[in-house]
Amino acid sequence: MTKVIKNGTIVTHDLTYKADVLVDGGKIIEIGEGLTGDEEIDATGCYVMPGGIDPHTHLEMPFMGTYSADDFESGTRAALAGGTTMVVDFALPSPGQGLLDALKMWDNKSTRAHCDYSFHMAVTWWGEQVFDEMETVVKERGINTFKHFMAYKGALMVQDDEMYASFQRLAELGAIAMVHAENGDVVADLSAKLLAEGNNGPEGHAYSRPPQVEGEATNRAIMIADMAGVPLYVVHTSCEDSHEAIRRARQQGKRVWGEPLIQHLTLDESEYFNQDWDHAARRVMSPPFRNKQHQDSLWAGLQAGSLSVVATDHCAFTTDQKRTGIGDFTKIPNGTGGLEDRMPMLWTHGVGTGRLTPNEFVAITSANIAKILNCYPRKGAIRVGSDADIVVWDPEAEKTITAGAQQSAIDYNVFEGKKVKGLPRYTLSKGRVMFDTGKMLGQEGHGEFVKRAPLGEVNKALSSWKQITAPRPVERSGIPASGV
Ligand code: DUC
Ligand code: ZN
Ligand code: ZN
Ligand code: ZN
Repeated sequence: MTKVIKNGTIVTHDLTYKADVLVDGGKIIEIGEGLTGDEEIDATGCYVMPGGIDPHTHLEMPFMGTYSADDFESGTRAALAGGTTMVVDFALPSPGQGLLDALKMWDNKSTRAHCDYSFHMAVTWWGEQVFDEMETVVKERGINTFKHFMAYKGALMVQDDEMYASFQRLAELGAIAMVHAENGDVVADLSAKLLAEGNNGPEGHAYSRPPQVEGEATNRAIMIADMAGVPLYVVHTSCEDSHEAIRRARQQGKRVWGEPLIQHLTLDESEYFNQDWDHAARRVMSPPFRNKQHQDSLWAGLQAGSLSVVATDHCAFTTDQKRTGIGDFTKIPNGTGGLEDRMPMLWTHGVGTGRLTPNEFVAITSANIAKILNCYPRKGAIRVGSDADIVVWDPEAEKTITAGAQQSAIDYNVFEGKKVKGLPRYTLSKGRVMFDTGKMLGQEGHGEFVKRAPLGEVNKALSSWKQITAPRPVERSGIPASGV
């Protein structure tokens, strides 16, 4: 059964042109004028774009004593309703747990996904087992990205020596290092002081994580990556301090990418101050929302190309889950949602304001991500042979975001009341219509794991340093105790 998307304007990261798209067996099989198929999808007045890729989600993640509320079922439903056709989630070993063992858990969680997905691997501790299993993860499991938490002291945080050893190993394997860049020692100290002074409300969370903790960690991670000779991807870049480090590194020819979140681009720190407890706590995430100057810096980075992609870090918790932190902000589960709203919010505040062209929109929501993660042009492209992950985008459609109408399992939305203009009319996952003019269709289990090969020689960073052979690690005695 072929399907043809007719009368639309194709928009990719580099081209804009009128043509029909013919789809069969989950792939794009022809692009041209006057095509016919067994079924017709009318894209009159719409852009036909590669489906979005969200490179940063936490679905059903065990975290801070609970589990994030959206799983692969509701999370990928939310994704498709917002024009996103692939998510990349973090497989997170508890400290001491093997990488392959953790991956089995993520394999089990993801069986209900409506759209395609991939995993990044988190490195939450360091030892011989991690060193050895990394090779299998890269070569057999097709995962080429490994995230390191520089914060969450006493839980997920890794030390500099562990990070440096891990980065060298990744360089050897042709993989990419990722960091959650916040100085976890300073955060822990500031948090303790704030609590001791009686600042236990959600605004304390923002005070405990100023931009400097992010700027310092980003600089440190870049320098360590440079010495290890590994490319570096900095997740949730939220402020000028971190952006500045990334911008400078890129200008020096280092292979470093920054990933702002739609939340940081469109919501600011006023969400924490003089607000009711629930309002502020629902917006507690790390890093926290920043002031307007930092937002301007992120937008400028996307325009100039010093920042490469926009993600969500979708990690949703219900109000009840958030309330476990009443009386102690350090116990509020960190995270916000955004999967359904990323593309409409970015279109509205990016393309709608003239900051971004539609092609740039495709680049930062899809194509750049696919290229960095090494699944382009299977994903991120409208090309013959590419997966038919397509969003038919209506630039005139409008709605007001409200939790009552969302796919996510939680009881609120951090974008509640925001008007957006620019919405998916149809979202197709591998040729199947999953979302049709406001109606969610979906199909549980339709999503498949996307393997991503290592990048090889060309990507061994552009460091001026001679590569050092990664040493086999000696078992450390100080492996952090488990318990997230
Ligand atoms: N930050 C969050 O807000 N939630 C999940 C993990 C993270 O780093
Ligand atoms: Zn993070
Ligand atoms: Zn409120
Ligand atoms: Zn995250």
